[in-house]
Amino acid sequence: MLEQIRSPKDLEGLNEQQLKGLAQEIRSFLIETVSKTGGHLGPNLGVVELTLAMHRVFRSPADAMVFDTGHQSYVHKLLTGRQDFSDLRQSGGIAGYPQRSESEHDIVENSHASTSLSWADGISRAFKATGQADRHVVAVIGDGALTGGMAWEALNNITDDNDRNLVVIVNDNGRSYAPTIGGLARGLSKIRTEPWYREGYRISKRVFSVFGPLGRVLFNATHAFIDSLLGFGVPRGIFPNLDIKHLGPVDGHDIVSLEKVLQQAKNLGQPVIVHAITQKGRGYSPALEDEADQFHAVGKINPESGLPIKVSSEPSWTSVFGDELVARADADDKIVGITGAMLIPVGMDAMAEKYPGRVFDVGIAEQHAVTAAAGMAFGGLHPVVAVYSTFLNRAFDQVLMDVALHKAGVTFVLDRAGVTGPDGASHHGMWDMSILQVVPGIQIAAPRDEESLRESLREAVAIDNAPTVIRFPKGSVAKPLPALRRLAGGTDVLFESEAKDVLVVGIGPFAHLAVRVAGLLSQQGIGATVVDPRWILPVSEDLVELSADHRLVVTLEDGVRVGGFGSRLRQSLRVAQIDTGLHEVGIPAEFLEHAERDEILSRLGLTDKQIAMEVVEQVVGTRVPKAKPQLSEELSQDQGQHQ
Ligand SMILES: Cc1ncc(C[n+]2csc(CCOP(=O)(O)OP(=O)(O)O)c2C)c(N)n1
Repeated sequence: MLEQIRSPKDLEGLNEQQLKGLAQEIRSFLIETVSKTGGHLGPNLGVVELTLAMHRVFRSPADAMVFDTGHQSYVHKLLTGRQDFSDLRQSGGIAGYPQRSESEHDIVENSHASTSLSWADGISRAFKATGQADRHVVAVIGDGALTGGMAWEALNNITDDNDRNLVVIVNDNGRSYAPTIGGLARGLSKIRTEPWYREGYRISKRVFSVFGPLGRVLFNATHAFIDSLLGFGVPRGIFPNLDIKHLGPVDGHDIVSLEKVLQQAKNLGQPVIVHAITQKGRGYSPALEDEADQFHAVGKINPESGLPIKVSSEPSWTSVFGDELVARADADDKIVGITGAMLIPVGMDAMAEKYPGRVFDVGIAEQHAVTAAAGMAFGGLHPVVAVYSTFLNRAFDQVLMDVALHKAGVTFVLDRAGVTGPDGASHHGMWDMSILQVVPGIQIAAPRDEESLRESLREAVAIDNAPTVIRFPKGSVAKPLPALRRLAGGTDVLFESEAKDVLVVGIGPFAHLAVRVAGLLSQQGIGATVVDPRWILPVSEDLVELSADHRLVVTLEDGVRVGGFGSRLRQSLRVAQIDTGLHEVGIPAEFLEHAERDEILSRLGLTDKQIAMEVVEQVVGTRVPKAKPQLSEELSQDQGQHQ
C-alpha cells in the first residue's frame, strides 16, 4: 500500500483497517531501510500514526508542518513522495532531516533542537498579516526539545494573541536520547503514567462542561481539591498557567483518536497544544529493549537482532575523553561534568556512573549549561561542559559574557568538531574556531592523538581563571603521532628536513595530514617543517619565530577559513612584522550537504595530494607540470586515514 502513496492526497478515503496496515508497512520499511544506512530509527518508529493523522487532517504544503529538530521526519518524507531510502544521508540520497530542495513539504532544515515553536509563531503571524488566514501551522515538538529555552520563549509569544491557526503537538515519549530530565518531564510523566487519573480527568471534564462556564470553574476547583487530597499535584494540562487551549493527552498510536483531536484543534482557529503520548521505537523490540537510547540514532544494524554490523575495536575520541575525565575527577573533586541531554554521546557516562552527584544533565539547554557552569565556577567548582561543537554555537553569548567576562574557569569539550558527514549542514562542527577566536582570554586546544587529548584535558582543568576549549572530531581516535621535540612555547615538532622552505602547521588530527603533505613536498625537493601548536590560542610565540625562518607558512585546519586559526596566525605575523607568506587551508564558509566525511574533505581539496599541489604552486610560483603529481598518487591512497 505504501508504494501507492505518492502524496498526502492518497491517504484520503483510507479506512481504519487500511491505515493500520499502512502504519505496519511503514514500520517494516523503516526497519529494513534504516538498518542498511543508519539513521534515526527509534524516533521515527514512534511517530508513524501521528504523521499519518497530521497528513490526513491538515493539507500540506498549504498548511505548514514544522518538525522540531527534524530527525523524526522520515514518515513525513515517505508520505510526501520520497520513498527511495537506499541512499539515506549519503551523497546524492535523501537527507536525514527536512530539506527544502527535496520537497515543498519541507520547511525547517535546522537540526538544532527547540526552534519549531518560534518558526511556527513566525509563520502563523505572517499568514495572518498577509491575508492567508485559511492556512494552518502545525509544529511537532518532542518532550526533549521542550526542555530548550527557545521553546519556552516561543510559547509565551504564541499565547500572546488568540486568533491564529497554530497547533503545537507535543510528541511525548518521555525520552530525549535518555529519559528527559527536569520538573516539566516529571509532570509529563505523571500525566503519562497515571491512566486512571487521565481517564477520570477526561470524563469529569465532559460532565462539568454541560454546565457551561460555571462548569469549568467547578471542574477546576474540584480537581484542585482532589489533587490536594491525593497530594498528587498533577498539572491540569502541560502548562497549567499558560493561557492556551489544551487537548489530550491522546494515545499517539491510536489513529482514530489522533485524527479526532487534531480535527478539533484545527477547528478551534486559535493556538492550541495537543498532548500526544507515543513510544519511541514502537513495534521494534530491539529498540524498545535498549535502555540507553531506544535506538535514537543507529549505524548499520542487523534488522532482526538490532545488533551493529561493525563494532569498532578502536577507542574513539569520545571514549578517550570520557576515560581521562574520570581520571581528572578522581584527582580533583572540584571537577564536575555538564551535558545537554547527551550523556552517552559525549562520553560522560563513565563519570556519571562513578560520581553520579557530579554530573549534571541539563536537558537540551546549551545556553543554560554554559551560564550555570559560570555559576558553578563562582561557587568553587571546575565544570567541564561537553557538547557537540555545532551546538555550542547557540551559547556563544554565554561563553563570551558569562564565562570569559567573569574569568570563570570552565572547560568546554567540543566533540564532533570539523566536518562530520551524513547529518548534513547543521551538524558540521566547523564554526567553533572562528566564533571562539574573538573571546578575550579564551584558550583553545586541538589534540592530534590520544596522548595529546589526555594531556590537553589535564592542562585545561588546571586553568581556573579563563575559559578553555578542547576540540576533537567524530570517530576513532587518530593513531599516535609522537613529537620529535617540543619547543619552549609548547609547540610539537613532528617532521623536519634540511631545507626550511615551508612551515606546515597541522591543527588537531590534521597534523597527520600535515606530515603526509610534508612527505609529498620532500619528493618534489621542497623542504618542510611540520609542527602542531597543540594550543591554537593564544597563538604560540614558537610559530611566530618559526615562520620567520621559512619561505611559506601553510596552516591546515578542520574549520572555516574565515576567522579561523590561519587567519589569526596571519594577524600575529603581521603584528610581529614578519612578511613570510601564509596559505590557509580549511573549509570555505559554505553550508556543506550530507555525505561521508572523507568524501566531503576530498571535494573541498582537503587531501594530502591536493594540498601539496597548492603548496608547490605557491613555492615555485608556477603551475605544477601535469606529470608531477603522479608521484604523490601513491601517498594519496591513504587519504582516508586523516581523521
Ligand atoms: C541544540 C541541540 N542540542 C542537542 C541536540 C541533539 N539531539 C538531537 S535529538 C535530541 C533528543 C530529542 O528528544 P525529543 O525532542 O524528545 O525527540 P524524540 O527523539 O524523543 O522523539 C537531542 C538531544 C540537538 N539536535 N540540538
